[in-house]
Amino acid sequence: MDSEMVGESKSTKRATLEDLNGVPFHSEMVNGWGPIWNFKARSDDLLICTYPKAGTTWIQEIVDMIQHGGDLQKCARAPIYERIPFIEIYLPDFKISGVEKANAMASPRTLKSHLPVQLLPPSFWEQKSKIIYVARNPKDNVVSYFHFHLMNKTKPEPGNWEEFLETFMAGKVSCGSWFDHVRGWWKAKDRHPVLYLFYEDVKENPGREIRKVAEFLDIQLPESVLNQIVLHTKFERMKVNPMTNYTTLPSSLLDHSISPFMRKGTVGNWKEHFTVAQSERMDDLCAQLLKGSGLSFRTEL
Ligand code: PPS
Repeated sequence: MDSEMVGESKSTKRATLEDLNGVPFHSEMVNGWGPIWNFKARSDDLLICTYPKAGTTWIQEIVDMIQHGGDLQKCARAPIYERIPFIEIYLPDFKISGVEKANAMASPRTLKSHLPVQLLPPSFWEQKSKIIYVARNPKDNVVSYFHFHLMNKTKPEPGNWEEFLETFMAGKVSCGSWFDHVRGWWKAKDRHPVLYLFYEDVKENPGREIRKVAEFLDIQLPESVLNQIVLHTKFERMKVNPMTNYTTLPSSLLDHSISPFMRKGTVGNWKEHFTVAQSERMDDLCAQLLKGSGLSFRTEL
């Protein structure tokens, strides 16, 4: 997103969802799908891919820090959405096009996407671009997505918590089923250079996970730089950093007074939202829909 290009839209229209090959997405994005599907990835692109609210911004900042040797000034050159374009975002009312922004960028690029594996533009597979995928346990993920729907004025009306949880479990939210998303990308790592990370692991031991990222990117990380990155990408730091906390966008788009983008940043906040019955239903769904995948998630540390 380009903050200069983002016009103040007095009454932001909340999106309606439309089917794109069986996956719901914002209708504007579906209407603008041609250029997204035909996006030209480059072999030296790095793609950060996630289900929404899985820790994208966190990994984006970690990657940018690794790529810039832990240089704080370089990483403060622009807001995170400028440094790492979100390829499928398409908001004509706000003059935002992720494809245009990425096309205008010099190589090597780092890009962001929330697309499920089957909808990733084929050029990423053809070019064998490296991909980092981050997954987060579904309970914390849905709580975060609910609050994001409240504060992001372009998202569909979420309804109340109970209603949103139902919609999420049915895979009827933007980006579709969380289960299909995490499973699809888990399989993709067997045939493509995908580093698959878990939010809970980064929270538990950021140094260990940052090292994994650096190794995947073939970048040497001296201990002092690693420590600097761990410190700079702590939740408390990123929450007050205007280059990472999304406060540089107009409130007609993101209203932080309703819920800040950097909300809690924890594992286990779901316990303040789920009833016991809701939690058991989610456990059952996980058992059913992740069965045989080899995937498992921690909901507390
Ligand atoms: S988006 O809109 O999909 O790009 O959002 P995304 O960045 O994936 O997810 C936002 C959630 O990630 C939390 N977050 C962090 N947690 C821990 N440490 C750090 N540094 C960090 N940065 C962002 C953010 O607070 C959102 O989670 P919740 O649970 O809502 O707090």
